[in-house]
Amino acid sequence: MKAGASYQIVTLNEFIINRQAEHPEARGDLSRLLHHIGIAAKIVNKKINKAGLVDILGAAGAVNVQGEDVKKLDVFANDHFIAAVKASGEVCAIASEENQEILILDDGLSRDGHYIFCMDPLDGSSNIEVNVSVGTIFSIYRRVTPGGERPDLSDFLQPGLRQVAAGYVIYGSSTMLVYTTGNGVDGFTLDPGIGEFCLSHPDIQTPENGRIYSINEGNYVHFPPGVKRYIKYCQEIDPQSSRPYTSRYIGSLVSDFHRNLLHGGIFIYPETQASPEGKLRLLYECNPIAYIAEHAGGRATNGSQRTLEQVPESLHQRVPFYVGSSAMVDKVHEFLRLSEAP
Ligand code: AHM
Ligand code: MG
Repeated sequence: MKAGASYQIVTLNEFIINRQAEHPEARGDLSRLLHHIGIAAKIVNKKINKAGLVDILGAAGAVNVQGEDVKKLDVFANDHFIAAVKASGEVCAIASEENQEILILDDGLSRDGHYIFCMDPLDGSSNIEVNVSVGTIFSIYRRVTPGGERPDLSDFLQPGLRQVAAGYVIYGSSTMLVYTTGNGVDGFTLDPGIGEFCLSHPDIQTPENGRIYSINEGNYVHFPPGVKRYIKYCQEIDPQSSRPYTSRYIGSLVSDFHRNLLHGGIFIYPETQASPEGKLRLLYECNPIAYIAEHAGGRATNGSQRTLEQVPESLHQRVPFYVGSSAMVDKVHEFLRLSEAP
C-alpha cells in the first residue's frame, strides 16, 4: 500500500456500533444480539463450505416438524444459531423451523430478555447436496409478555409489522448477511481473508420494476387461474415493457429473493393442490423477507393482503407468498382480481 493510501472498510460490528450511536437512548441490546448472529453466520458458513469434504451430508435420521428429512447441516445451523442467541442474553424465547414448540430460554440474563427470535436456520437445505446456495432467515420482535415472566405463544403470534429487525444470510459464491432494523436495508459480504462481514451493499433499494419472475412452474397445472394468466403475461412478446421476461428459479428462497432484490423481479409461491395454504412459513420465512422487501421499496403479499399485516394463528403457519418489485406485485394482483371477478 502506498504511504498515505487509505481504505474504507466498515465491518458489521463497526456498522452496528455506529448505528447504535445514532440513538443515544438505545441500550445496546439489539446490537449485542446482531453481533452474535454475525458470529453464528460465520460458524455455519465454515461448516457449509466443508460440506463436500466431510461426512456431514445426508439425512440425520430424524424428521422435522413439517415431516421432512432433517439434514445434518440443518441440525448444525439450528444448534449454532440457538447458542448464539442464548449467548447474547437478550432473547427469552426462540421459534425455529426445526423445533415443534417454542424454546424458552429461562436461564441467567435470557429470562429478562426483551426480544423473541424466529428463524429458519437453513433454508433450501435440500440444495446443499448439489452445491446450490442456501440461507438462514431470522426475525426479531419485542416480547409482549412482561419481562421476567414465562414467555408464551402470544409473543410469537404478532403481525410482521411489529418486527424490530429481520435479515438473512446467504451462503453462496460469497457469503452475505443482509438485514434491516427498519432504517434501510444493508448488505455485508464476508471477507474470508479477515473473517469479517464488510459493508458491501449499503442502503439497498430494489428496482420498482423488473424482468425476472421466479416460480416453480412444474406446479403450473395446480396454480390459481390468476397466477397462470400472469405467467402467460410474463411470456408474451411486448418490447415496450421488455417482455418476455426471464424465468429464474433456484428453489432456495433466500437465493431467489436476493437476486430479485438486487436486479428487480418477483418471487411467487402460491397455494397449490399439494400445499393448499402455500408452502412457505409466515413467521420465519415470509415475514422477515417481507420486512426486508418493504424496507428496500418492494412489496410482499399473500395475493391480496399485505404479508406484514397478517395476524399469525400458529407457529408453523404456511401462507401463499408474492414478493418483489412493487410494479410486478401490483400486476399479478390485477390478474388475481380479474380471475376472481364473477
Ligand atoms: P425448506 O425450508 O424446507 O428448505 O423449504 C423452503 C424452500 C424454499 O427455500 C424454496 O423457495 C421452496 O422451498 C422451494 O420449494 P419447491 O421445491 O416446492 O419449489
Ligand atoms: Mg425454509
